[in-house]
Amino acid sequence: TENELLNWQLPLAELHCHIDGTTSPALALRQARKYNVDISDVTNGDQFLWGNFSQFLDAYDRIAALFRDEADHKLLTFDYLKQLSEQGTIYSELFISPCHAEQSGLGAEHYVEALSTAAIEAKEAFGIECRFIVTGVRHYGAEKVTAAAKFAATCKAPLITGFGMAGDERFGDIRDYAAAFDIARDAGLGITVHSGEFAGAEEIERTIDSLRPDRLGHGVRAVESERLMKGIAEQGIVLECCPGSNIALGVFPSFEAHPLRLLKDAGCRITVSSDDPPFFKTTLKREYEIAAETHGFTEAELVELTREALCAAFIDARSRERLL
Ligand code: ES4
Ligand code: ZN
Repeated sequence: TENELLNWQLPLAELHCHIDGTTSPALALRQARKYNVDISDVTNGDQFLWGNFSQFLDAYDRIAALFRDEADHKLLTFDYLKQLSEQGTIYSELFISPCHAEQSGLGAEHYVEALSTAAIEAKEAFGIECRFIVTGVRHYGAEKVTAAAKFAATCKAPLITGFGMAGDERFGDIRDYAAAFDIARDAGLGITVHSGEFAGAEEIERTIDSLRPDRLGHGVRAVESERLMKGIAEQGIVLECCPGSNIALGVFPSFEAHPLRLLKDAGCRITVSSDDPPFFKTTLKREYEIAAETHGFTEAELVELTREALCAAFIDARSRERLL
């Protein structure tokens, strides 16, 4: 029954979560007071306020700007990993944005140092394993995304194991970002791209062809093309599905209408993640619950979600074996 699944101590793993998007309204208010910033237009203290994806991205940038020094970033990251481990999470991969950090006055090296310290301390305290994906923001333009890739390729931080791109999928031409992804791939980083949340099948295909990603952020609109779903399944490209995020942003009208089951039935490798949990009023545990309650995932299928995430994780073979 539902309750047995909810109470069951299932190990969770997530591949798709933006670190600044883990800020709770309460923490946002504390940071706003600390820096004397008015954020009353983006949160009422109870929830974040936004109406569409563009407004969400603006709110996200405003919240990210409240984390300015090493201590702020370390606090945010340690706190989120603690929350995750309380939900039974054993592995987390976080999207980090040196570009956002620099906009808020902290150099990329110091930023990564602070996040890495938080990850090491969280592992010591809770046993949770964590890796970082340096993330370019598409609507900041190809030049900034390339700079992020160059940083990721050269920074030598052991916990940075991937490169990705977030932001507005409708901005620019995806082919302009190929050079950035070549730099990251040549450096041995795992590759993931947000595509197929707001963009349709054609754009997903273009993205796969020009960036050759290991995984797609969302990718759920692949459901619109049988041929594309088949291609994704055959190439073994992993989908980072975030149902709660998709429903909050209106990509699908209801949890029932989310294609999680359809994509799985088409043979795609699927995982679930929380994306920006407090913004979308979700948690990683909640995403597993949606799979169970709305899409009828059995206990074995929930275990498979975690295994798939670990298999698709950007992590060294030995650490993966320890988690599996
Ligand atoms: C995003 Cl730039 C950014 N931040 C957080 N969540 C996102 N989803 C898509 N782009
Ligand atoms: Zn995302």
